[in-house]
Amino acid sequence: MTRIRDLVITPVAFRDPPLLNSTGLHEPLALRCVLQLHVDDGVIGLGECPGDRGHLDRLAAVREHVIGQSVHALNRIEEAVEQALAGVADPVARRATFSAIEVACLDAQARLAGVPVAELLGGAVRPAVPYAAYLFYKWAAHPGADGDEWGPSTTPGELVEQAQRMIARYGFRSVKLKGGVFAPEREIDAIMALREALPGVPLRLDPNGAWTVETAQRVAGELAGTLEYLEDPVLGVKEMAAVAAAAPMPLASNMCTTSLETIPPAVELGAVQVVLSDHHYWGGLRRTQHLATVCATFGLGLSMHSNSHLGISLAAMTHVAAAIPTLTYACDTHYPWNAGEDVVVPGALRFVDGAVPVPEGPGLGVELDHDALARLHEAYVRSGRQVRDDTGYLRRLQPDFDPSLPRW
Ligand code: GKR
Ligand code: MG
Repeated sequence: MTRIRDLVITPVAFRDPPLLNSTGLHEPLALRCVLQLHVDDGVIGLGECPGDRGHLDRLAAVREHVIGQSVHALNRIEEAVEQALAGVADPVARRATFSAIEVACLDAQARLAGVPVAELLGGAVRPAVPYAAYLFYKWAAHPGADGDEWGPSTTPGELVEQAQRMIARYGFRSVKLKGGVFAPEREIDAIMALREALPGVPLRLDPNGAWTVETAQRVAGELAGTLEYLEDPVLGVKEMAAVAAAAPMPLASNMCTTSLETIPPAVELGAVQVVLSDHHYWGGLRRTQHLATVCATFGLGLSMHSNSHLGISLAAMTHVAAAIPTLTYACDTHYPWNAGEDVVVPGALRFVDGAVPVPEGPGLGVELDHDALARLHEAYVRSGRQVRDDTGYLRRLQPDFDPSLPRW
């Protein structure tokens, strides 16, 4: 039996541009947490998850229950995590804790076996995983800081320029716009400009629940023929169903369908046609495969959601997406916004024609850059930050910003 000997939990912070969304503005630093799971024979499995205080506290609470377990005993480890977090009411929060540990266990298992993680998941069905360019309305700079290389994007022309630069640099073949920032008419103009500039490229728009049902039905009608899917136009399963009944395109979601428990009502009401998976929240890489089976059973499409993340997560997303035959939409990733900062040694992860080739080395195929980890941990400590707070940040800069949704 190969036992888990230690679990080292390291919060980190990395530079993030001033990206806008329906709840506010990205802060100058994004928070993540890096896991190093030490097992027998000196093997270390890597994991990554959001770096908010709640995640860190839950990981700290389960740590002693994970140490001593067999690294192959994922069912027992999950049970131990569930028991240790019995006082945490939110099942998604409990599962997020297990997700990070599961990835680190799978990385260690695959390193011990000398195979890529995708092989443990049944084998890659594609050599590379396509990702979408993830466009954001953004400011030129964080207040008081130098501008970033992307410049401002608040007009359709600037968004087209952002898309063209991303495509030129990474080769993306699908494009997603984070909406819910400006009035819908302005975002329709942006989608129309992207449609004209990028003929044939699948487009998506995600206003994160910023619209009323009536607005969403009208906008969906006006965007007929332009989007491969419209993501979370409204909040609530009944509201999504009302929009879906009228919309000419499929509706996708990472806000209405957030766990297996949320699938039956969404199917019954016809609220969601494409589920955005996210192994960080759905219970890990194997649960993401289970989700794929459920989606196929009910005729739902499957895509992948992202938050600001580093290379360990990108590697895990790539391995699991490669091992799911029905994950045929290009996945979301924030990775190009990271200004080159990462905790993994450069080289293993790269974009070729908009897709990340599945790393070939054993495990996730990425190695920790210990100097970079120390640097980004130091940035975390210096920041004094505990949570992601897009709303609080924008309100400090624009006190009249009202985060209530729906807004239009
Ligand atoms: O990073 O601003 C952002 C996104 O809006 C993120 O928070 C969302 O979770 O990308 C995500 C989404 O698809 O809803
Ligand atoms: Mg979304």
